[in-house]
Amino acid sequence: MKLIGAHLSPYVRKVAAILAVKGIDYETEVVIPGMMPEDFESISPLKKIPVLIDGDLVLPDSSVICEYLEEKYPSPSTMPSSPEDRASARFLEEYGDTRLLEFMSVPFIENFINPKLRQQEPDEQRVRSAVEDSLPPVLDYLESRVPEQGFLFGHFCTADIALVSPTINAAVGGYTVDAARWPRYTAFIERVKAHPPVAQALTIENEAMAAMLG
Ligand SMILES: N[C@@H](CCC(=O)N[C@@H](CS)C(=O)NCC(=O)O)C(=O)O
Repeated sequence: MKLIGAHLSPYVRKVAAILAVKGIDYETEVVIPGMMPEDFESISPLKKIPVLIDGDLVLPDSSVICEYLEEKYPSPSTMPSSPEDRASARFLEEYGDTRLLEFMSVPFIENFINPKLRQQEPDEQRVRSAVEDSLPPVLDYLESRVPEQGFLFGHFCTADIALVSPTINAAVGGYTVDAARWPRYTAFIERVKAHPPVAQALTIENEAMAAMLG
């Protein structure tokens, strides 16, 4: 099995965490947004990472990949068991992949990607607006949804990492969630990151990034 993408992508990280939880061996091929191979569209029609290759199967989109992994390798499961919880888990995963990531990616892009990789000045007003105006209602919502202990649906699920992965990018850009204002969500983030297979995937990511950045 091969996972194609860039280590700092929150979507690639979500898939890497699920592969680690399920104990699936895989190799990685680095493809960086903005520097994609000419023919990348032939394996990713939307020209996005990640892409999973499993034998003859070529599968783009992190949510589709995670569902495929769950169906093909059901144990340990990364979805809740009841239809109601599964539906809620899919929504929370979507929320993490879209609304949460939209705003968490602003400090990452402005404070890390732009100055470090594009030699561009950060747009500080854009960061302030994301952090002060856009993120608080999102974090209020998550504070009301995450549990005080354990994971969203008992055992670790894809939705758990989807609600945490974008915060790792924000932290690279210098923004961390205020523990005094959102204590439950902050503790949840730390719990998910410390879950042993997730911690293992994060260590691999950090080592790969350290090697790439020198
Ligand atoms: N819905 C997709 C989103 C993937 C996505 O947006 N990936 C970003 C990198 S984090 C990308 O490839 N962007 C390239 C571009 O938009 O040109 C998924 O879950 O995999």
